[in-house]
Amino acid sequence: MNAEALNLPTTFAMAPVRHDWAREEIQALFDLPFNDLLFRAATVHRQYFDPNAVQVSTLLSIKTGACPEDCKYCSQSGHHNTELEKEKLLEVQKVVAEAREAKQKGASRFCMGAAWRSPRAKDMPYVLEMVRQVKSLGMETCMTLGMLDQEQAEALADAGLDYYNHNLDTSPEYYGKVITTRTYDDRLNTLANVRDAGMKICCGGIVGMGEGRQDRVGLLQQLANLPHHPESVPINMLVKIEGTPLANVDDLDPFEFVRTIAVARILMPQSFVRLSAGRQEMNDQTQALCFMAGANSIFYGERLLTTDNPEADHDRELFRRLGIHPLELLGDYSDEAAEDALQRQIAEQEAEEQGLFYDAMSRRPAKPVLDKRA
Ligand code: SAM
Ligand code: DTB
Ligand code: SF4
Repeated sequence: MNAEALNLPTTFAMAPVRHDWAREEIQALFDLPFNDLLFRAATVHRQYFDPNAVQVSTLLSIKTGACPEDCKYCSQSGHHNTELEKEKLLEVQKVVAEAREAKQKGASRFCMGAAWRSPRAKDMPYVLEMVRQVKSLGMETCMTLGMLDQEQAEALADAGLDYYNHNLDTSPEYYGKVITTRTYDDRLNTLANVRDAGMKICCGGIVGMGEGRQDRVGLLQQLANLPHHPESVPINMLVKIEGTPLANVDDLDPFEFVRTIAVARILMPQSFVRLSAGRQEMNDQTQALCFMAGANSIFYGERLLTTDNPEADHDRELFRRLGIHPLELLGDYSDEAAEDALQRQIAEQEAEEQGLFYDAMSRRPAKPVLDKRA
């Protein structure tokens, strides 16, 4: 299928939000010349979003390791020997202290992850209290705790959880090569429970696990054809972990990663597409291409769950070099967000008058640093 045969928007028509994407259409997008694909993705991005605003979340592992699932990519699976330090469920106060620090550093959403197949009944009161207290800091909350039944999803929604992260990870065809202890349908059931409980969904996958392009097509087709697009779509580049079965898989071409982001942007024009795990191993230029291709969300802070993420200082500098600013809070936080936005405008003006620039992540005026690599 050539580009014209694709039922795609022109530069000026608003990209439609569709849920009936055919495999061939998605494949044809992946097959476009790189520049054509990026142009289309950037055009769609600008129709729905400020292309220079990026949503910023910080992650914390609230329960680490000894997971009964056998996900081949994961440092936390009890099936692999990864020499990871295991940790019990963290105390609520410790989690809240970490969230407060993340907020001070500029994160607007706090994501808490647990290495569980699903939460046990005795864990629920603790995680619900974490949601309530983190939310009361004026942050958006996200959790990823494994499979949820309807009752658990409703309890989390009642506590005020904004987002639930539950990834499909790859295509239905490749899934069994990566995980054998649960099925694709298990994942889809939890997503339906989360949606029915009224929470927003964060759902994406991992690339670079030895899958073929057809599996990246299959993953994005599943995501885009859900009854509602996930509000947040994390695209993770595999972080290779010593001791896991995927430790020595071949590297994925970074341009193929950028293409995956671009196609996700075109298929799900209203969703936040997150340039997720793998940034530590990526150069700044690749990340800039991802933002160009429509990525508008990142994890910020030195740690993901069990692996390293770029230093906060490095990300602040990257944002400055690219003229990107962190997105202000949306939704239920309108008063606080409006106040934040006003303060930012005043601070930006003051910084400019002093010949400085306003570093919106640290919320301080700062001296522009000459970039030796430029
Ligand atoms: N146990 C829960 C679950 O699997 O839903 C939540 C935590 S799990 C670590 C969250 C997601 O992180 C996984 O679904 C996977 O997409 C991503 N992930 C885990 N290990 C990764 C790795 N080594 N590289 C890239 N992404 C990874
Ligand atoms: C997601 O899609 N990526 C995040 C978050 N959701 C929970 C996790 C990335 C984990 C990377 C490997 C690690 O740090 O253990
Ligand atoms: Fe467990 Fe989640 Fe890791 Fe799979 S990805 S082993 S479910 S922590």
